[in-house]
Amino acid sequence: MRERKVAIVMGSDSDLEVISETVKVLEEFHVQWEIMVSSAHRSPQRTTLFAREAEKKGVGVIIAGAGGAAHLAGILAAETILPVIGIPVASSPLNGLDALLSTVQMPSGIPVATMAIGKAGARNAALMAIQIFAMNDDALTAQLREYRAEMARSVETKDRKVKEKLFSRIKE
Ligand code: RP5
Repeated sequence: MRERKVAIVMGSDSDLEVISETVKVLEEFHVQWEIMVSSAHRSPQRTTLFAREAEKKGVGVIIAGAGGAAHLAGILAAETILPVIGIPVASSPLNGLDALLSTVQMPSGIPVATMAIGKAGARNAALMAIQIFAMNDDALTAQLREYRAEMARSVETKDRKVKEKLFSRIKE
């Protein structure tokens, strides 16, 4: 069941460095994606039209990344019943706190699943979308389990390396 794709919408091309992290994870899991620049404020009609038509174009989850007074995820969520995941981007003098609050504080009835600010949030947005798709996809579920197992192994490797480094210093 891989026919559905993730649509990524970013408020500006200046969000690309952060949003590239989302793309990397989706590629790693071989999940189909598409991307567009569209702004809640600068191109509201383009943004709402996209959200209204996304479901019939085969989109299963929308990921929206924006900074500043970030209304992109909320506007998209208002126009579709697809799950919308928001990434607050730190692109203003307030370092993303403005985008976090704008994205997370949705009124009752129109949810946006809001991730952490920046690159961690961008990666987690992809993983959240993948987890949603995995509910109906055993192969994707297996990939997610292996991803988690690999992460756990990497923590053990770091643990071993830190101890080796410290013990070798103590012996010096
Ligand atoms: C937001 O304003 C965008 O998502 C971006 O994070 C920020 C700045 O946009 P630019 O002025 O760089 O186009 O809408």
